[in-house]
Amino acid sequence: MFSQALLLLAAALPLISGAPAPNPSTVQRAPDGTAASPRTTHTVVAGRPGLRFDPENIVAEVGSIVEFHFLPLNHSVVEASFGSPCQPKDAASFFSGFFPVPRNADGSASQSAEVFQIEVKDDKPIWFYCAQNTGRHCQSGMVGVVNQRFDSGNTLEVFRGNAAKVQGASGVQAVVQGGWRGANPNPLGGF
Ligand SMILES: [Cu+2]
Repeated sequence: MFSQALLLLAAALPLISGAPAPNPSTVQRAPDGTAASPRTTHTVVAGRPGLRFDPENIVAEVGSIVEFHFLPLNHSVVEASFGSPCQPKDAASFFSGFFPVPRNADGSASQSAEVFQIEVKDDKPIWFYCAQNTGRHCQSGMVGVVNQRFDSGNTLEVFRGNAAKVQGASGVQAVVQGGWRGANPNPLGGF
């Protein structure tokens, strides 16, 4: 009875405070699995429209989560440095792995049953790309940034332009790392 009352209270709190109700499936799942306090989740869709991330220029507060959703056919996300667009920034850079997703037979939207989340740990820009080499996604412009410095010449368009000049293949990490890969909280969400 007591716990039931607590649950009701917890459910009512966002209404009382005027804050939007958190989505429990995303709020409590930080990459380290320990976060208890509500966090903002920024959703990014890989593959909408075509070889792009949407949105691709994300402003996210420190402590928030960026959650990547994956559309057909087989995308990924890897952290790069600004100066080297289609390669992992370093040995610790995040890598989501690949997300093969078939197109629905009827042409309707489909997305991966899994997502990849990263935590925004500081206010430095986080440059990223898709490492799919079939179709050369990074070189074709499938890149993005979290917290670009808008007073800097290091813009997303310069990063994309440099990616287009990369002759070789895109790099990946040996393992999925630097984030949390798990069940998609909204696999039937229309994208
Ligand atoms: Cu891709």
